[in-house]
Amino acid sequence: MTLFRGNIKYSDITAKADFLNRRQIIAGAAGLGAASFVGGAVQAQNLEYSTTDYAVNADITPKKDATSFNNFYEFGTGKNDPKDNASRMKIDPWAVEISGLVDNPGNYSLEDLLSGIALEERIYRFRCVEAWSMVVPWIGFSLSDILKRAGVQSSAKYVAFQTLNRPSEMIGIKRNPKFPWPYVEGLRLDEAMNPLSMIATGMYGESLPNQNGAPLRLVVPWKYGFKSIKSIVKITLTETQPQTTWNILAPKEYGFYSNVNPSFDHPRWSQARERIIGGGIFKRDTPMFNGYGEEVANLYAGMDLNKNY
Ligand SMILES: Nc1nc2c(c(=O)[nH]1)N[C@H]1C(S)=C(S)[C@@H](COP(=O)(O)O)O[C@H]1N2
Ligand SMILES: [Mo]
Repeated sequence: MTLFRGNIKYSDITAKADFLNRRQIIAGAAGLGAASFVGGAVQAQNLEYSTTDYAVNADITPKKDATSFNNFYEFGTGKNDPKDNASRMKIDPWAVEISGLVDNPGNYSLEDLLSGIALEERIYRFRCVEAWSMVVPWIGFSLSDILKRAGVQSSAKYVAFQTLNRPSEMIGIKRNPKFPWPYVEGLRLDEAMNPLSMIATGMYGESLPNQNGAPLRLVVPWKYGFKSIKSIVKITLTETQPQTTWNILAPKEYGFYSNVNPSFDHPRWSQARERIIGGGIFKRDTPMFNGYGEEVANLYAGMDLNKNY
């Protein structure tokens, strides 16, 4: 398989005992054959899940950096605000409405949505449009798994996503009522069906922390980080291109596609290099499509990539 780029498991680089201690192993729930990361607790029916390193030989970002330096404006615009404020978000119970051009629309509980879906660990590079990057060991599954189950109709061309909009638990929404809440994002259907497009329910061998988008968030590693929408409550299959939050806010700066592209600068800064979070002052060159061109460049054949799509 061409996507395979090594086999480093987060658990292999963490002391095994420490790794196991950080999980809550719930006895008596065996049978699914895969760990399920639901709500606040890790329910580990089976500790073995496959790991694939897609990070092009980059070092994994220390967990404390990936979980304390965040963008999640629903909890404030400062990098530490999400970690400080996101614990107020109630993630259990959680439901995801799947609607639009699908055969099986409905308001699915998280448990129903994830039941029977095998989780896997994937180590991806993550590049924010602000020119910083991380390498994160996510746990989750391909977005296509749940789209196929929803029964995408042939007229569907795009997938729209929406984040929870609950001001009482999200202080950033209260502080910034003029922002166009809820946060929304979208992908073209073929981008959404690409095997790299992932729904994450965990990271670093544990359930997703609230500040990273619990209980489920999108991860699209060849696009700028703002496409990877957090704490999803709604997925809609549409015929027309959906609106996306940063494009609404600043259309000249943030396009719908927003593929990582070192040769196409942001109007206010260069995208050629990136600061490595948790790596001191280290910078590195940003690769085209964040290093995932082999897997995704064909999606954009014939498109002018040096344009703010
Ligand atoms: N709902 C929502 N999703 C969001 C954001 C946000 O503000 N709200 N910020 C985005 C941006 S700009 C980035 S870089 C990533 C950050 O993900 P991380 O905090 O897990 O690194 O989340 C993205 N998803
Ligand atoms: Mo970002």
